[in-house]
Amino acid sequence: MKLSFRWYGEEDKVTLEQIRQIPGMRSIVTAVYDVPPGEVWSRESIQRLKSLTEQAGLSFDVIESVPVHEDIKLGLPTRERYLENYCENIRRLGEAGVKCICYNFMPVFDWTRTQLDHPLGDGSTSLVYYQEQVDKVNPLQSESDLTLPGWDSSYTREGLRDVVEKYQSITEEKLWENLRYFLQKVIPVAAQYDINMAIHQDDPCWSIFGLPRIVTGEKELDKLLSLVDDPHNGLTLCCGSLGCSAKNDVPKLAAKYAKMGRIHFVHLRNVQILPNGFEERAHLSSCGSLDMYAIVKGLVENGFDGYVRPDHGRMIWGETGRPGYGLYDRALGAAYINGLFEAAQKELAAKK
Ligand code: DNO
Repeated sequence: MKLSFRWYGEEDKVTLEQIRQIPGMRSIVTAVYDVPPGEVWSRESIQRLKSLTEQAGLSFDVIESVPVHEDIKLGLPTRERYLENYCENIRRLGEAGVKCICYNFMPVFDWTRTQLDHPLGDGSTSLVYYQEQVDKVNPLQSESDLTLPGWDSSYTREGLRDVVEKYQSITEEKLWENLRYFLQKVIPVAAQYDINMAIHQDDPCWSIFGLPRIVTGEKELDKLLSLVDDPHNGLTLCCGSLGCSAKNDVPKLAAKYAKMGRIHFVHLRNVQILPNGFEERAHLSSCGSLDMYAIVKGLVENGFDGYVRPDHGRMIWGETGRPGYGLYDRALGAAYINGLFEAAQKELAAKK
């Protein structure tokens, strides 16, 4: 397992020096943030991230994310230009030594929550999703004031309505076709540079606002991997995204796809499933619905050797900053992940 940590670049309040002091830390997970989705990243920006990371004694080998332009997901004729740009980004990142690229194929909205600072019983705050609050929002009505935290703020209300409207004719089947088209273009380029493409599951793993969402569970992941049957077409196993639905047996999925050699990156975090949604909790198994040790055992026993990062943390100890991405609780998560992997590895060695 290669322990990694997400870093939002020079703007991030969490510094590389702090990240480096987390025991076992190896890789930085980052991206070029000053370029709109779909455009080519400059070699200078990539190089700057690489040298800052390496000067701090860490490795620059995981990107999260290279965003997929909406025109690619919508299958518009203009997608050709964006696909070419995507491939060019893969080439440039490959030249800089990147080994793994995380991305998602969610229409319009990336992860969706209804509150980013919900107080938990212990005085910490975390991100939550309550269905009744989502149901009150209709992005097709631009006159409504309701928005959800985490929405891409570069959209105006009208811009958001327009892009949501474009999806009204996109069925799940059509979205699958567009995903296949994307993979058929990018996977050969990734293979040439030996970069693993690692798709992130839809978060949450169900349709929202009537938009199609297709990367949601086992059947869908099987289909995705078979669309282009190449190990470079793989997964970011996001435990929280899959685990917020009881239909997904995350330890089983971890074991299955690790055995197939198709998990390249793991986001480890715990969630508490509720009748009306879910709450993000501390990483520890007993704090939520997921058996984190069973997930890690599933990975270790099936030869997983990819990147792992603690995922969203709560805000604790008075820390303020980017919701989900403070230092303290993610560092606690990393320490816990180290412990789980050490135990699973020793348990496995003892069996041999
Ligand atoms: C949220 C993240 C996601 C993830 C993208 C990957 O905190 O897990 O935004 O980075 O979906 O493309």
